[in-house]
Amino acid sequence: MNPVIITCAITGAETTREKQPSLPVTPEQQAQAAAECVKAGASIIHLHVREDDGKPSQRTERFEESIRLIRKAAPGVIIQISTGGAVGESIENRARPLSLKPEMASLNLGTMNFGEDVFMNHPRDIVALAARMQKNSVVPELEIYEAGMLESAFRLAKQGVLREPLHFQFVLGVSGGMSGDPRNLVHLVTLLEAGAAGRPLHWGVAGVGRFQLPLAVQALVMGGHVRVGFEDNIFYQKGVLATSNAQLVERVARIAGELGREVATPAVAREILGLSS
Ligand code: KMH
Ligand code: ZN
Repeated sequence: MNPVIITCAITGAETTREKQPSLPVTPEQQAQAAAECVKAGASIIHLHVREDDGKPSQRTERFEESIRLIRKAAPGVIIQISTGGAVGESIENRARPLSLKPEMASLNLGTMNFGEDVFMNHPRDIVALAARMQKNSVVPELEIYEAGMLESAFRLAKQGVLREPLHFQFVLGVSGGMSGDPRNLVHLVTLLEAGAAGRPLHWGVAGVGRFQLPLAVQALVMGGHVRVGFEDNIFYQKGVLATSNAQLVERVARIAGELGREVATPAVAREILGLSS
């Protein structure tokens, strides 16, 4: 058996309630969404937070409140905070919530065009964030948008900046990074296996927009993990908005069952990822 870990990226920094009226933005809404997602099969919540006016935020207090309510509504779920934040956010602000010592945090492995913006990840800042995560016992999930970033991650592991086992998330379909063409995922997994040279590691895929469902199914078939959620995609099918994050999780869990992949509970996900708590 190779259980699948389903992550739900419930809010993100770019999605708006104008585009997706069911987007959870308050801590209460995020707690409810997280509970529904866990019930549907998610074991990790990838978390961004917002200010009262809906603007993306990296304030520690906002994360603290959302984490408190999520833990109450969905006990046991793995919370992975974002250190990517919104495009243009300072690296100091992006690092702030690490002081809360979440179990996991995202770590973005390179600078790239991101739609019409530039998502800055200076090599010096990547190393500083990784060091801060190690200091706070936070396990990084490595966000990979193109193949060079994967190779950077292996280089940083060799230098001791990243500790093994490495946890990769391939985020495919951002305009400026690799698209969600199925050959891209095959290429990345091929490079990953070569770079791993037999050492244990884990990978999942987050398909952006229309790539979410096909890449999720491809990952299920290839033995990887899956991320869905309104951060990456607001639609259930072409032209039809999803009614909730949980609806997207439910579909992946159902397909996983059809394909013979057991859905990991948070406890099983912790075991797979080697998380201690
Ligand atoms: N909002 C994107 C620019 C992460 O969470 O680490 C970056 C992002 C990645 O969402
Ligand atoms: Zn994110």
